[in-house]
Amino acid sequence: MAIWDEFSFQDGASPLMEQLIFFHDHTMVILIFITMLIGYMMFSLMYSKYLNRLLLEGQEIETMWTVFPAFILIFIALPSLRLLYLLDEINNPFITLKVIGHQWYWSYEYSDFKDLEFDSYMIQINDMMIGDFRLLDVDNRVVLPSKNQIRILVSAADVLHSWAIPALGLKVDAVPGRLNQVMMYISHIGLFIGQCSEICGANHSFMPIVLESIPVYKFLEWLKIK
Ligand SMILES: *[C@@H]1O[C@H](CO)[C@@H](O)[C@H](O)[C@H]1NC(C)=O
Ligand SMILES: [Cu+2]
Repeated sequence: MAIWDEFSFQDGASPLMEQLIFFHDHTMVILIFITMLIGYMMFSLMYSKYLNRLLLEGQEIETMWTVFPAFILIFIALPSLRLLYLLDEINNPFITLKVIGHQWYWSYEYSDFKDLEFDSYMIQINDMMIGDFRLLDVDNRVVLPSKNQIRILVSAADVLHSWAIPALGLKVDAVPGRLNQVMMYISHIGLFIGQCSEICGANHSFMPIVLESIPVYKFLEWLKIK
């Protein structure tokens, strides 16, 4: 969950989010290097006493400032493509969770089990208990086993929504009439919070997502009482 004073990403709680953070940091190093180089060039040009009115072209330097940036781009493009394909990887799922966006709540179906489905509404401010997160807690949390491959199917019943959990590197559009699929692997135990990420109407800001990641044996116990 994002907390105050947080500057960068939330800690990654899935292998894919960790890779996304690595890629971000890698790209930032290149970006800072370029910014410093260009900054140095601009200032040294500004304070330079020399000028050449007759200079119109320089074949050598033009070749260099074309080839050199193209070469740098390769070092961003290749890791980016690797990540793109990793994100789309589909593994053998342990269970499947169907997520459906509604105006304005999420509903969840555990399609592997009989009659296991529920709606998940935000807890209104008047009904909050001590320790609840304002505008972020829900009445029924999604419960999933940690350290397992989970298939998520996302759709919507009315308008566009988007199911997003930053710590897991997930953001999937919920489109009426379409099932979007992603794989998820939660490497930690804990509570992961997200929000609807596609403007979907008046109460768009009030349909949070709360995911509870627990060990498999606890998950099996939860299934029994559900
Ligand atoms: C949005 O939610 C609030 C609180 O539940 C409700 O009072 C209001 O009617 C909702 N808005 C719409 C347009 O349904
Ligand atoms: Cu929304």
